[in-house]
Amino acid sequence: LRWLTAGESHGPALVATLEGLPAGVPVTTEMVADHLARRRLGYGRGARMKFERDEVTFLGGVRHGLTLGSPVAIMVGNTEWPKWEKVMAADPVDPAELADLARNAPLTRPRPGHADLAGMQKYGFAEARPVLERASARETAARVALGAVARSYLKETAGIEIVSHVVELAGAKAPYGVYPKPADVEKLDADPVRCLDPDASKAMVEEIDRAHKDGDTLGGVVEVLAYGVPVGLGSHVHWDRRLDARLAGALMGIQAIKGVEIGDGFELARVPGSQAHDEIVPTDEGVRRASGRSGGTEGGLSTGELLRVRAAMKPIATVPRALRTVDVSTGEPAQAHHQRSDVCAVPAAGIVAEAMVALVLADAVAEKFGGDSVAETRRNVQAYLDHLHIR
Ligand code: EPS
Repeated sequence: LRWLTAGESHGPALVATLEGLPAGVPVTTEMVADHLARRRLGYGRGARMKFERDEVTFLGGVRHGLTLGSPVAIMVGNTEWPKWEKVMAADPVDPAELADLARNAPLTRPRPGHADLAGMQKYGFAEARPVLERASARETAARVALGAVARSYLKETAGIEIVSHVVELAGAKAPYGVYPKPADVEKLDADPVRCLDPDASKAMVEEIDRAHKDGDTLGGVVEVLAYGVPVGLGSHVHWDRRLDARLAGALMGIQAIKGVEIGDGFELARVPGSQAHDEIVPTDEGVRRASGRSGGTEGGLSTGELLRVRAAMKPIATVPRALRTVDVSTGEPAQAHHQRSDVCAVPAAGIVAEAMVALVLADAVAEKFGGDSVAETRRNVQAYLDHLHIR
């Protein structure tokens, strides 16, 4: 599979394309809109989440609710666009028209933790607008749109289902080792921080309230679980074919993610081998693992057990109680620019992480099983599983 997104945070729209899916994957506008709506949920998000809508339009690759095998193209309209029509116009605008626009004021006080400063230095911009427009996590709406298509493909061809939850938010932690199932998704989405444990959820909400009062922002940890992943996605034979490496790269590629763990991750470095691995046992269902510490990958291959990955998000870089910076127009010390901001976007990051895991798994399924129609891919998956010589 190949996929790309384009579009700026306050441009007319985000666009995304996905190439390489077979024909016959069920996809509807409503399905994509539902996932985009899930991404907007979450306690601690800013004003823009309330007044902006994500307007979904399929521009190609889908007919009457099914993919055609041609590239899928999706547009997610920014309903904020009318306010930015001049500031973000593609064509040249008369400077006199821009001069009176407060929105167009040059952003010369780069925010620590954002792409602002390094982006200005690298691309030769005198202010941060041209950098932050694309660095913004608004772009994740396009990935979630593609993820919605990828997860339908995974469910139809291999029966794979993806769930995520928030396991840490600032200091508040969900009990370790509790894994929500696909049937829990409705309950998770109804929780303000997408955490199943009511006490932990309450503590997380309190953390967000406190940070909001203090003019601060918060990060946290999300966990993504993929149910039904067959053994043998990815490969041990080369570094860039390893499933765990591909998952780590995809998750690290989400704005503000600073750490990724597969399974018990860093904790495995702190225990002896006898407590780190998942013993192989015969069961009525065939050869299985006695535990899930490895997160469902060994040697870069999926093992057929529950796939489990975690991503750590740093606090939002637009801190209301602004941090120290330099005004690049004067070289003098200053406070970083700040307009409105989310206090915390960790629940949304979980939805984005689901999309990234879906895209990586869809790529690995397409690579292993091929097929130009969903029926063909499904036959290939079934034949492979039916003929596994060790079961
Ligand atoms: C973002 C800043 C905020 C968020 C935005 C991401 O936008 P604004 O500065 O316009 O208020 O609302 O997130 C989204 C619009 C979104 O859809 O997720 C940032 O700087 O990354």
